[in-house]
Parts: sequence; C-alpha cells; structure tokens
Amino acid sequence: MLYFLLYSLYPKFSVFNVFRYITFRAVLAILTALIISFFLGPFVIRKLKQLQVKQFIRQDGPSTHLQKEGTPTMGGTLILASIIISVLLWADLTNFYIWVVLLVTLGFGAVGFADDYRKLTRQNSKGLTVKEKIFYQGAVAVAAGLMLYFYPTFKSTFSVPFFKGIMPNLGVFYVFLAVFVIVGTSNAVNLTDGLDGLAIGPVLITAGTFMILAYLVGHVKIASYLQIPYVSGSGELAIFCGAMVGAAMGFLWYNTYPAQMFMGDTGSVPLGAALGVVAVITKQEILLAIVGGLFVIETLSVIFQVASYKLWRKRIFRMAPLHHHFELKGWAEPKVIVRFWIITIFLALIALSTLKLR
Ligand code: 57M
Repeated sequence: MLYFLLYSLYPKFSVFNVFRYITFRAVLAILTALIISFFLGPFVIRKLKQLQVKQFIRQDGPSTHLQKEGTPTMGGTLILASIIISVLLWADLTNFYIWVVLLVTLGFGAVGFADDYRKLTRQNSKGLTVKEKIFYQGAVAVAAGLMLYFYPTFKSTFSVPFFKGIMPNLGVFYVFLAVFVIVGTSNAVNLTDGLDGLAIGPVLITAGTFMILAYLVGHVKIASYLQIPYVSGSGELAIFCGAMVGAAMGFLWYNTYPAQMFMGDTGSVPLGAALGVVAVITKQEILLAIVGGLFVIETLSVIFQVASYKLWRKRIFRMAPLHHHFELKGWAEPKVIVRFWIITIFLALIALSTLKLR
C-alpha cells in the first residue's frame, strides 16, 4: 500500500521517485520485517507461554533435547505476520507473482499451523498424518502451478545453469515440476528444523540469495547480459524475499541457541514452500538445490537412513536427519548449527558465481 501512496505523491515531492526502485523497496521490506519480528518477539513468546503452546520432545531423540521440553513453539506466526505486513506495505500489489507467492505462503502456513495445533490438542509430537500433509500441500502447490501455467506472460520452460541454450518447454508437465519443487522444499526445510536456528539461518541466506536472483531475472538488460531467463514482473519478488530476510533475522534473535521459541511447522512448512515457489517463478530451481544444498543433504540423509534400515536393518547414520548424527558424535549443538550455516553461505556464493558461467 505505502508503495502506491508514496509513489503517487511523486510529481509533487520529487524525492518520492525513489519508491519506484525495487532495490530501495527491498531494503525497506527487510527493515520493516526485521523491526516487526524483533520488537514483537518478546510479546509472542509471552503469549505462547500463556496459551501453553509448548513443544513436546520425543523421548527417542538426542538426550540433550529433553531439556528443551516446554519451549514455546509456533513462533512461525510471528515470521509469517512480519513477512505479510512488510510485503503488503512495500510490494506492488498489482503484481501477479506477489499474489501467487502470498497464496502459497498462507496456504502452507495453514497446513503447518494445523499440524502444530493437532500436536498441541493431542499432547504429543504427532501432527497431521503424512497423507493429510502431502494432500493439502499438494493441493496448494497444484493451484499455484496452474496459476503460473495459465498466466499469459509466464513460459513453462525449464532453465538449466551453465547450458544457456537448453530451455525445454515442459508444457503441462511444468505443473508437476512446480509441485515437486514447492512441496519438496517445504518438507526439506521442515526436516532441517531440528536444532536452534538450524533452519532459519539457511532460510535467511537462501532468501537473501533469491532477493538478488529475482532482481536480476526481472531486469531485462541484466538478464540478457547474464543470459539468464528474463521473467517480466518477477523483480517484485525481491521485496518478498527481502521481507523473508528481515523476518528471519528478527526471529533468529530469539531462536538462536538456547532457543526461547521454535518456529514450529507453522514456520518451517510455509518458509520452504515460499522459497520453492520463488525459485519456480524465477526459473532457478537448480540454483535453489545448490543454495539450499543443506536442505537437500538433510533430506537425503533421511531417505538413505530409512531405506537402509528397511532393506538391511542397518543405519547409515547414528541418527537422521544429519544434524542428529553429528550431535550423537559429540558435537555441541551450536557447533553443528554454525558449521551448517557456513556450508550454506559457501553454497550461496557458488550459486551466484554460476550466473557468470553460462
Ligand atoms: C521435523 N522436527 C523436530 C519444532 C520445529 C522420518 C523422520 C526423519 C522424521 C523426523 C521428524 O519428525 N521431523 C519433523 C523436525 C522438532 O522440532 C519441532 O518441529 C518444528 C519443525 N517442523 O519448529 O517445533 C524437534 O527439533 C528440536 N528443535 C530444536 N530447536 C529448534 O529451533 O532443538 C527444533 C527447532 C524439537 C526440538 O527437539 O522437538 C524433530 O526433530 O522432530 N524425525 C526425526 O527427525 C527424528 N529422527 C528419526 O526418527 N530418525 C530415525 C529414522 C526414522 C530416520 C533414525 O535415524 O533411525 C529425530 N527427531 C526427534 N526425535 N525429535 C530423532 C527423534
């Protein structure tokens, strides 16, 4: 809203011309979401405690986690509120892609909230069944995929890093790709959220990387120079990604070790989905797999562990996801967390460097 209000005053006040620039509004989106999440954090923690919204710790996890019993959870409500308010203030609300990303974020947020709510009401760490979760996530993702597929200026092509000439048109199969990326990233972030700040840190780094990517992909001259797909209007997603960065920074202040609150599925499920849909719109699905490599590794560790256990009754890791393996090896929790963040920063730099290597 503020974007319209302030920019419409431009002829009278020339300084307001600055609000037309995506870069300026992206920085404002970061700061707005950061200020909201940072200053509302203590209130949310107090409220979650009052409402008894507390984490149940499974007995079969690392023993160090048992002391976390009772930590307030569903802090994802604060993250989502910070993002939505900041986007509504600073994004161009006539932009189609902004509404697609907001639909996915809110739709997956509802799934995560329902999961956390069921854990709360049933007083255990089981939430929605896997079938229920995948069904509702799939429904929202299919809706988003179809919206993009039928949008006049959006092409259903698949971009491959390094090979600029390869841009296969997937036709209606594009919707399946979109669903796979969105649902896959959502569950990968969900699995990763198992240590204090372990998920929100890489989400922050990945959102920051996609803030840059969205700006580049949405800029016709830069996209042409870098020979990456130009997606008209996708630059506005830099404001959404900026809001994610700010909200993540503010939440991390309270989620860092030892955490004062967890985000819950209310946070991890929509945050992963939002990164997935931004990657689909900007046609950077492969770069998402690189920047979000930690999420991929964590998910693969679970797949291989479960497969190995089912096939040969043998575990590959001491415990999956991978962060528990290192905990059981004796690494202190903060050591696992910060090292995983360092890996993510390294992967983000690799991903950005591929833009020049087309
Ligand atoms: C998502 N949730 C955390 C918190 C957070 C198939 C199997 C791999 C599934 C997996 C699973 O249950 N994943 C669910 C991970 C949980 O965090 C809550 O969930 C939200 C995110 N969805 O926001 O509300 C626990 O993680 C810890 N935590 C922190 N700090 C944070 O900031 O310390 C979370 C956020 C919290 C807290 O302890 O309770 C989770 O781990 O469940 N299951 C597992 O990951 C389990 N692994 C496992 O079963 N491995 C098996 C096989 C089946 C793969 C094996 O290796 O043999 C581990 N997780 C737990 N206990 N809690 C081990 C058992």
